[in-house]
Amino acid sequence: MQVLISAQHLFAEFSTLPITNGPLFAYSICRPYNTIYYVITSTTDDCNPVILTIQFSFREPAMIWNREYECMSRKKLILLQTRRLQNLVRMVYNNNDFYRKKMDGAGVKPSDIKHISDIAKLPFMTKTDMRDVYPYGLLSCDVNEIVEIHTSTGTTGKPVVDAYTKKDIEIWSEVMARTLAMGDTTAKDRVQNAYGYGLFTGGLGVHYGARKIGAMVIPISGGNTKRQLQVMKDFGTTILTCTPSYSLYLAEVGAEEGIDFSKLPLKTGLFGAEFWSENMRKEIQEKLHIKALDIYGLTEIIGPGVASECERQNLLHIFEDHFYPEIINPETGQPLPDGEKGELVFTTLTKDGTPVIRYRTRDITYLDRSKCGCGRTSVRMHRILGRTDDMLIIRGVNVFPSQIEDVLLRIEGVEPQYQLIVERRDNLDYLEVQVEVSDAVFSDEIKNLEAKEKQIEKELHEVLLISAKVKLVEPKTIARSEGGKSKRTIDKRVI
Ligand code: DLL
Repeated sequence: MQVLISAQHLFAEFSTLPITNGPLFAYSICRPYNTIYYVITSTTDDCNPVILTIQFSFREPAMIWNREYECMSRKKLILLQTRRLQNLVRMVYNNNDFYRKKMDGAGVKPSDIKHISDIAKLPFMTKTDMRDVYPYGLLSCDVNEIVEIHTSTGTTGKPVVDAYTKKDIEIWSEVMARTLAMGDTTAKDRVQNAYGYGLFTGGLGVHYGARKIGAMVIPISGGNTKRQLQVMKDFGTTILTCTPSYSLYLAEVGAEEGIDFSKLPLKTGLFGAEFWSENMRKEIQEKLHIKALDIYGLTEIIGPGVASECERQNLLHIFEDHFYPEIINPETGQPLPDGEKGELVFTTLTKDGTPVIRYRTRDITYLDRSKCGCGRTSVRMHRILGRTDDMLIIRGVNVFPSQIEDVLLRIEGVEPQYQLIVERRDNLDYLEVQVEVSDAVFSDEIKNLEAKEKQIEKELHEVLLISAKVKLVEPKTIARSEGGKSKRTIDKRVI
């Protein structure tokens, strides 16, 4: 059998294929067990065909967890989204003062929502809206129906609350099962979950998904790197879940400990909660001998499980039967067409505890509705390209410069002039806070200056939940803004 096959298709499938100019022909294809053999030629001449002979061996694609929803036709999906949006809007309008006021202010009634595109009539909401109604203002059900609470880190004062009913936890488990299945997780797998357990959503989100699949969960949480590596070897971990930077740190400490990762059964890593790049993916894959997939989510929406990469590693599938995405121009709020970069906005179509309508995430990306080779039909988003605000993500923790400023302003002898320097060393993030002190403090004895640094470090730790190194500097040494925004942060990380 002879089939014309595009080089692009082959390169997409097998990144190891040597670059060849001109058309390629797959001369024969057979598929015994899990192996595909391609005999590639650059000629159609069957009598004299063999220019290149290549043999590929790889596993079957990972299974699709919920074919009915993940591969739904667009027509059906739009009907489903419309019905779900109508239910959502009716529910919040009847049960929640915050939403009723917001909708009345915008002059929209539940009956105005006739189609999913009518979502554009509804007002946006922001993190500030959420904090203003802390702790229970977004609840659209009885508080006694809430079975679990998570909160965000990273804002001064009140955090954002995500409250889950039993049904919401079921939805979370479902979208996380889809995510894990994209990484080839089955009931036979062992998931080492090194995302933090607690109010952060990473730990329990992965946990619920793995439980739903029936995989073995190793709920090790973050940190304690040598123990992580021991556990990985002893329990035969096959799936690793943590931040991408932590996976590189594990690889590095593992190499120092003499671990040969190619000999371990580890096959996939599901990495997210912070920015990372294709280069970083390459490095992780090479060092850990795994396939590394990007997973995205945020506390305000559900936690991880909002969008995830499939084995094609080409854009993240949004679970849009539950989370409806839009891209807007961050300055004007106007919707942008597919392919154009802008701010990502989400509406939770099925959540009962703390439903969210048109939440402005501040994350920048674009949408792509082209078909993915994996068979899923959902819209996909590009990996996150940046943020519209000044939020930093340090070791997976969201940090706003304003939080640091708040702490500094409470401390006597400290000037409100500071600079944040973020670096990545040995694959771990480090934050240094340089802060000006008054003349009187600066001329004090060294031991008193050191004590002040320690005091600030302690107070910062209490607020940020990560360690920062504080360096006191002479008055008037930090560059002042000359009209524009002051440049508080120098992020030296090459990601
Ligand atoms: O980081 C949820 C999560 C846990 C996602 C585990 C993936 C894995 P938050 O702490 O609320 O929630 O932070 C949400 O983190 O708005 C993005 O700016 C950033 N973020 C999350 N995933 C990614 C990713 C969790 N894959 C904020 N790439 C979001 C880039 C990400 N940034």
